[in-house]
This record gives sequence, C-alpha cells and structure tokens, in this order.
Amino acid sequence: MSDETPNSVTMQKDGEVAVIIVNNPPVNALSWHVREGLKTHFEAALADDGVKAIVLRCDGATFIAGADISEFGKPPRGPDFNAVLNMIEAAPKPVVAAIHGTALGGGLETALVCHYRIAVPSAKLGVPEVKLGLLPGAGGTQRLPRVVGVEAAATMTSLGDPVPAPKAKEMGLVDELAGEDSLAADAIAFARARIADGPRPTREREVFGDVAAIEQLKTANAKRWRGFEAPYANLACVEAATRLPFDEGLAFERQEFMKLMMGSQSAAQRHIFFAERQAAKIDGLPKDIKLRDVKKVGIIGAGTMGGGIMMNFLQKGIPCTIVEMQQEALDRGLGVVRKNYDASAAKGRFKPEQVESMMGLITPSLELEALADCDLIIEAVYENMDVKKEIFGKLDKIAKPGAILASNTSYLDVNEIAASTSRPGDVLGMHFFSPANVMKLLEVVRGDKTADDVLATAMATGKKIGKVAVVAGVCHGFIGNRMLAPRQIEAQKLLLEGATPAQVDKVHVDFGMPMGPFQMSDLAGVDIGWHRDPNRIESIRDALCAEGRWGQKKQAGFYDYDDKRNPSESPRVAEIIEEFRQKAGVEKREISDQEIVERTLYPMVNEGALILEEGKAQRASDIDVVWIYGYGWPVYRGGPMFWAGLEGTDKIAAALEKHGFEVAPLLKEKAAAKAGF
Ligand code: T1G
Repeated sequence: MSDETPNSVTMQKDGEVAVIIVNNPPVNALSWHVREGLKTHFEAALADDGVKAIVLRCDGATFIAGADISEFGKPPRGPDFNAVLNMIEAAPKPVVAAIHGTALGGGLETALVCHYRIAVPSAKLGVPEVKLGLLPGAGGTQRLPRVVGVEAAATMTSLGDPVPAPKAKEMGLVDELAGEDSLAADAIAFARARIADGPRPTREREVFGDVAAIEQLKTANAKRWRGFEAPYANLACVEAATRLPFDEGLAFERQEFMKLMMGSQSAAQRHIFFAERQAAKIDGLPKDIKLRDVKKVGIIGAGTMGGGIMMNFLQKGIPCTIVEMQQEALDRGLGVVRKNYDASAAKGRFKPEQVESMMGLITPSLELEALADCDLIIEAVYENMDVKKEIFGKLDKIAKPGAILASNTSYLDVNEIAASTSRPGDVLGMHFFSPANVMKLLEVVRGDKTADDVLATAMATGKKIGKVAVVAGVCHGFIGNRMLAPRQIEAQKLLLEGATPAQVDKVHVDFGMPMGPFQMSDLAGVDIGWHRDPNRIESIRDALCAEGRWGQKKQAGFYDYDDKRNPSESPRVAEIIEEFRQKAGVEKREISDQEIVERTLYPMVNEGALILEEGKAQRASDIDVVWIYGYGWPVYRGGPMFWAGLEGTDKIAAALEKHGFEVAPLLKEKAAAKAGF
C-alpha cells in the first residue's frame, strides 16, 4: 500500500445518483488516503443538490477488506475513521453499499453506516478482527446488533467467520442481491429506488434478540478461547449494546478496542497474519517464476500419512495414483480414506456424491510403474533411508521427465535421497503433519540441488491444497522437529531431577499449548524411534517402552489411561523415574515452573536462532508459522521467535547460560541489543 497514491477514491455521477469508487489494490484496505478520499467525495456528494442518492462500491477483486493493518502501530495519518463514518450515516440522502468479494472488518463497518446494502451472491461479509486479537473498533459491535440482532452479532464478532451474501440477506445484513455480473448497474437502480424511502441511519435502529446467546457462546467456546482476550472483549461490547445508548456503547467499544490494540496478543496475531503471507514468498526467486503443471499426483505408501496426503489432492479434484506393496495394505489404506470421508459427510462437510467423485479420482496400484504419468510423486513410506533411496532410485527410471519427486520424510537427509537419482534438481521434501488431511502446515524442504521452479511449484501446490507452506533447509528435523528435540530432551532431564510429567505438561498447557511434552509423547507413541531392545535401558523412555508403556494406544505411557483415554498420574511411572534417578545417582529437588519454562521453551528459541544462522529457515517469522500451524503454539503469543521478543532475548540468553546451554551467536547478538528476531 504505497502512501504515494492519494487518488484511490473517485466519484462518478449517473443522473441523480453519485457513485463513489474505492480503488486501492490488492484488497481496498482503508489506508489513510482512502479515508481521506471518502471524506472528500462524500462531502462533495452531500453538498451537491443534484445528487439524490449515493452508491459506494469498489473496483478490483473485493469490497473494502478492512482497516489497513500495516498502518497499525504507526503515527496516525488522514481523517479520523469514525468521523468519516458518522458523516456517511448522518447523510440526508440514501447511501447504498454495493458489495462484491469480501466486506470485512472496517469494510463491513463502512457498509453498516450506509443505509442499505446490495451484494452479489458470491460476496462474503464479516468482522474477522477477533482473528487479529481485536474487535470491530469502528462501531461494528454497536451497529451489528441493530441490523442482525444480538445472537448473530455476538457470533459474527466473537468467531470472526464471514457470512455468504445469501445468508446475510436472510439475516437482514444485506437488503438486496444483485446479479453476479451487474453489481454496478443494479446498485444504481437500487439506490434510485431508495430515494423515495430516504436515509435509514443504523444507529437509530433498535437492538433486538436474546442477550442470553452471549453466555451460551462463552460456554460453547470455552476450550477454543482458552487464553484469548479478544473473543470476550467482542462479546462484552455486544452486551454493552443491549443496555447502553448508542454513543455510550461506541465509547465502550473504543475503550475495549484500544486495550486490545495496545496489548501483546493482538500484536502477536497481527504478526502471524503477515508472517503467514510472507512465508509463501521465496527469497531470491522472481514472483512470476514459471511453475510446473501438477494435474496428476502419485502417492507411495497408503498408510496413515499416504492416505491423508492423498485426501488433500482429491478434495481439489486432482486425480491420484496410490501405490502399495501388498493388496491387503492397499485395501486397508483406501478403507481408512473412505471411512474418513464418510465421517466428514456425516458431519455435512461433504455430500455423498462428492465422496463418490473423490474416491473415483483414485487409481490404486501395486506397481510403481503406474506412476509414470504423474506430475508430482510423494513418497510416504516408513522412515528408513535405504528403503527411501531404493524407491527414489526406481522412480528415477519410471517417472516422466519434469516430474517432481518429493519425500514426506520428517527428518531424513533429503540431499542423500536426491543423490540416489540422476535428477536431484527435481527432488525435494514435502513434510506433511499428522493427520495430513487436517494439519495446515507443510514444510517444503529445499535440497542443495532442488531447482527453483521445483521449489516454487511445491510451495504453490501446498497453497492450492489449503496448506500453509514454509521453506525449510536440509537438517535433522528441518524446522519444527529440530526445535522440538531440545524441548523433549530437557523435559526428560527435568523428570530425573524432580519434576513430574504432570507438572511439566501443566506449565506448557498454562502457556497455551494444546498439550505438554509427555501428553504429546503418549499421543504420538512413546515408542516412536525406540531401539526396540527391552534390555537396553538408557533413559526413562527406554524403561517405559521396555514395560510396554507405549502411550495412549497401550493405555499406559507417561500417564495411565482409562478406556475413555482420560489420563491420570501413574504411580508406576513415578517408581520407574525414582529407580532411574537412583541408578543415575541424581538427587531429587524442587523444580519451579519458571525453571521448566527456561529449560524447555528457551532452548527452542536458541535452536530457532541456530536454524536462522544456518539459513535453514528464510526468516524468523517462518519459524513462528511452523509452530503455530504445526505444533499448536498459541497464536496470541505469535510463535517462539516473536515470543522471544516479548519475553526478552536478554532474559532468555541469561537463563540459558545459567542452565549451562551454549547460547547461539544470533541470540547473543539480539540479547545484547535487547532486540527481538
Ligand atoms: N490491511 C493491509 N494489508 C492487507 C489487508 C489489510 N486489511 N488484507 C490483506 N492485505 C494484504 C496481504 O498482506 C497481502 O499482501 C495482500 O493484501 C493480499 O492478501 C477498524 C481494526 C481480504 C480475504 O482481517 O482476510 O478492520 O503478501 O494474500 O488470499 O474494525 O487478505 O501480497 O504483500 O490474504 O485473496 C480486518 C484481512 C482488519 C481481513 C483476501 N480485516 N484480509 O485474501 O489475499 S482490522 C481483515 C484477509 C479492522 C476495524 C478493524 C484476506 C482477504 P502481500 P491475501 P487473499
């Protein structure tokens, strides 16, 4: 959004109807010059006696998609937004908002001060501010309850999901649906017809609906909103609208908005908004690099990962050939995919005919040769380097020229895999997270010889199948798992020194993680990566595995589980830890929660700094995106590297030194400057 383009708002006249047009690509955000332009042209239209009605519409892909988030935190420029809105609302001539694409946040608030709204059926309307840790701070929480009622206003503001135009019409948010390709003309005709009706200031309309909906939303979303401030602030404002006069409600909203705006949660969530979009950009590559076609995909391995990965492509209508070694394994894998789709269809996510058409896109095979016509082949077999090299060696002879060969390995050396082919430029890692059809994160692992267009194509394919794709370099565990390792190692040590699995996990859950290291280990399987020798006990985990305590699947791991998988602290695990402590000659001591933070979260930041130094991640915000979308790091803490800035890199470095860690040079540098990443 260059601030050198003040001419982002223009006005035309169609007889007695003035049409004010916003054109501020890419999303018509309310940058200072747009607010200035709106003020100028509305004042002109209001002062022009020849004008009997006004239409506000936008050029480009969408109606106004909100305030210009990139201006937040910067010195204010241009007119006060609320003053411009109040002028529009008070207009003595009917004002019609003509909506296409998305009317979001400040964009919907602008449409709400217009007296009428007309929209194309494909339009979406919403107030997603809560997803930025904010609330609609330009009257949205006071005007929405007057237009759609308390329940809908509470739902729209606290959840932040957009409403399709036809539904918005039913709700009274939209007054008229226009032709999909005739919005401009339909809006002028609609405005002309409103001249007789005159203006309809929203602030003068009555709030209606049942305030009890607010408490019901809190109860229904308590787990989802754990740790978040914004959802509750949104509901407090809607509740205020039910009992305060409009201007007092507006003042309350302003106060709540400023609290959130100045807080760390919104700063973190705004950071992630831009970080997610930044992650899609590959430094050094031209934006318009020519991508390879991906019209047919091959999957090797029909296990949990292979099946989940395939589902992403089927849902985008991309035919898939899936290869397994044995018929029984192939049938089992396809059975799981069918079961998952049937379960989703039962929840109304897919129609039965959609499930049939997706299943119809699958070509099952026991022959690798069946992949000869695929544009992208993703190998998802168990983690064994020799097996992967053998497969890629065979693929090298089978796959067509230009086919992209990807491995779903979660930590093996992609360069070594690529070297088992004569076309390492066509090889890279595409590391999906389990369940692969649900988890949004995709680590795209760039090998030393991976061609630029191969990398760009994999990133674009990731976006196409609804993933948040992040470029990672080749190293053990890439970005996410590499940072997870020091956390898990320290967590184990803390048990030896006196902490319990429950204490360590509680610190992480209170921090906002969905679960702690030991709950996660029990869910994933304590035996993942175990050497399978019950006589070799070198760690507490070995001791658990030797006793068959492999986690939830065995109803016993670091916790005991009842048949509903509810965890409880395990006296047997406490015994095992005590036995191990004595064998290791470690003195048990009190461990504070702060020490657990310093020894499990701070080392992740340290590892993140090493990853940046080694160039295994393009930027610190990419690391944040990995942890938000792959490991459930609380978005209101912005990811490990952003959080390090909030926590204080100097504090982190000092604590790491205190606990005997070698502090990464980049972290030392940031600490010395008291700077974030
Ligand atoms: N401000 C600034 N930049 C924005 C922006 C915004 N509101 N929305 C998008 N961009 C940039 C984005 O960073 C990217 O830049 C480019 O536009 C294309 O975006 C007072 C306080 C509209 C559904 O939360 O949800 O109003 O990476 O890749 O997939 O109450 O953008 O190309 O350099 O996402 O087609 C409320 C945010 C603001 C909506 C389009 N509004 N935007 O999706 O494109 S707070 C929002 C979106 C507010 C008021 C409050 C999506 C989109 P770049 P994109 P897309």
